[in-house]
Parts: sequence; structure tokens; C-alpha cells
Amino acid sequence: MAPSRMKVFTSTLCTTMHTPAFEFLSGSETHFYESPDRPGVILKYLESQGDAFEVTERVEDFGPGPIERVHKQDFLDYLKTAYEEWIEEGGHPNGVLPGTIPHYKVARLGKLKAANCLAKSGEYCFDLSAVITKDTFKAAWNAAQVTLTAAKDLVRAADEFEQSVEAGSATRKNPPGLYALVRPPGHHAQSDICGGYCYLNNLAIAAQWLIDQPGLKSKADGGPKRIVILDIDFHHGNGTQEIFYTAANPLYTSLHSIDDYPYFTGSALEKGEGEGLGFNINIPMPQATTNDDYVETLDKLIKDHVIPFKPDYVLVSLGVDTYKDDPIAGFLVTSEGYPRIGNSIRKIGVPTLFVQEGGYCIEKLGLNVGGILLGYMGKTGTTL
Ligand code: SP5
Ligand code: ZN
Repeated sequence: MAPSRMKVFTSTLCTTMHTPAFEFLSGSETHFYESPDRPGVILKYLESQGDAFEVTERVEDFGPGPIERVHKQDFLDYLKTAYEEWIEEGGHPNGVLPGTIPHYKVARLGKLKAANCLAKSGEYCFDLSAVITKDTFKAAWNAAQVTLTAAKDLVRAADEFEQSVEAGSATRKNPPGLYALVRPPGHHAQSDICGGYCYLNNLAIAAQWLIDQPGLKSKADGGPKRIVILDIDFHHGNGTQEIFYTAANPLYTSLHSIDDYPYFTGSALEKGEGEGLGFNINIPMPQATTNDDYVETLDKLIKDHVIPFKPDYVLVSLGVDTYKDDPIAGFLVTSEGYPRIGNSIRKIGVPTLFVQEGGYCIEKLGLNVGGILLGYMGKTGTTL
């Protein structure tokens, strides 16, 4: 029996609170593409799909502990107070945006530490697309808490699934799936720097929390739960990569565009370090990648790396900026491609948590995200 409904975890405490007025793209000031309208259109589509999805706004408070396991305290202190200090120091009420970023060629000459908010704005942010507004910290914090709430429910769903398989009332072909519909997104946020619309790395926080639970044991080796991160956003998840670069669990895998943002990470030569060597798999793909090429590469990644890792859980960084009409990206995946991607992920046969990342073609955002989730459930969607 296929699991008939997928639980969707969301909250307006994150989705609508953070509303930067602008960003800079290729030298021009534009509207903020990571818009607060995005979750609304996704939700509207999911709610139009009969009873396929069950939306809950219940958010548990996990406190600062799981967030502090992934992000450095000085960075968290900065994010929390940045807006207030920025205003005190005469910054524009629109929000914090760096004017000077310590480029490595400059930083190697200097011995000064960031003394004020103008300096810190560059120290803790790597580009011009992560404005910190009055409510940004709260929104990012709540996005992490929603994702943790979903991760806790993944544990429950996975246990239930295991029992059903043993009892013969479910098969491994239809593992449970859950979806955290959050923003701001997370996969560009490193342990101590924000950028690319991302402040706190929601998925990394959830992954580390799952690994840290003392009562949860891996089926494969009796150690901590084994997790594969599958990052299918168009952009490389430099943040998730950095956070887990020296760890053998989770396994980070990413399919993304070569020669595009964030430009300086995402090479296949980045394989992890120390204990983490071999547990970071980057698969850069060319611009104009199509459905067939994408699905074929994903299937090969799953066969060669995901399944051999013997994961207990899969966490998907779900970006649909791979869509052919995405305004800031360059792949050619169509709305017919997304159910195929979801279906490939289902075939891993492992309980999966999808966490929302990018995707900026508002008109097709619901259809495309819904396509992946419905494809995972072995269903096909209907258009609005
Ligand atoms: C979460 C997420 O998707 N963040 C992406 C932030 C990207 N911001 C910079 C985009 C630069 C786009 N440059 C145009 C290249 C066209 N191929
Ligand atoms: Zn992206």
C-alpha cells in the first residue's frame, strides 16, 4: 500500500516574515526573487491535490541546541543583533547589506578584526543577496524549528514504516515522505557565514539533530542514524558541503550547474577531508541540462553512491530552480521532469524528508514542487 498522504510542515512565522525589498543581480537592483509569495503558491497547489497532502502548522521548540551544533556562536550572535546595530550605526532601514567583504587577497594582508556592524556585515556574508531585515533572524530561526519538527516526525514515520513492512502491510517500494515548506532557504549558509538568500542551514541542522539522537540507531551498523543528503537545487550547496566536509556521516551529494552561482565551490574534486574524505559527492552539470540528462545522472548518483551508503534517512534539498523558465538559472528541466525526479528518489526505498530551497518561477513553482512530491508518492498531479 502506498502511503496515501504526505505531511507538510510549515509556519507563517517563517514563510511570510522575512521580506527584503531588493537584491542586486548582474549589476542591477531588482526585486527580491526569494519572495514571501513562494510558499503561498506552493501550498495552494498542494491543497488543490485532493487529500494527497496534510498540512500542519504545529511547530515544536527545540531551543538553540540543535542550531548551535551546526552554526558558530559568534555568527548566531551577529545574526541576532545585526539589524539593531546596523540601525544604531546609521545603516539604511531596508536592512543589512555588506559594502566591503574581506576578499582573501585583502584579508591575508590585514590583522584587524571586524569592529563594528559595517565591518561585520562583510565578515558574515559572502554576497549581496542575503539582506538582514528586522525579522530575518526570527524567520530563519523558525524555519530551522519547523524543519526540526518535520525531522522528528520523520523518525516516527520511519519507525511506523518499518513495523508495517515487517507486518507485511507495506513494501519498501513506497517509503514515507515528509516536506518542510520553509523560507528563508538554507543550503548556501555555512557554519559562520550567510549568503545566497540563506542564513541558517535548515537541512544541516535537522541532519545533525537526527545523527545526535542517542536512542536512534542505524540499521546498517548500530551506530548513529546514517543520512544521505541529496541536494537537487540548481545551485551548489556550499553551506551544507562546508558544514559536513570533515564528517563521514551524513554523505553530502549534489547535482548542480557548473560555472554558475556560487561559482567558487561545487567541483567534483571537492571530496571531503579527514574522516569526511569520500563523503562529499559533487556532480556538476552543464547549462541547458534536459529532463533525460538530469534523471539519468540522478539515477546513476543514486545507484553508485546513495544506496551503497545504506542510509536510514534521505534528506533532500529541494530546489526547483532547475526549471527551464527559472529567472536566475539555466537548466531546461520541464514540469514533466519533476515527477520523474520524485519517482527516482522514491526508488531509493528510504524514508525521506524534503526541505524547500530555491525555485523562482512563481507561476510554475507549485506545479514543479508538487510534481516532485507527487512523483515520490507514486502519484501524478493535476494542474490548477
Ligand atoms: C537558495 C538559492 O537558490 N539561492 C540562490 C541565490 C542566487 N543568487 C545569485 C544569482 C546569480 C544569477 N546569475 C545569473 C546567471 C544566469 N545563469
Ligand atoms: Zn538555488
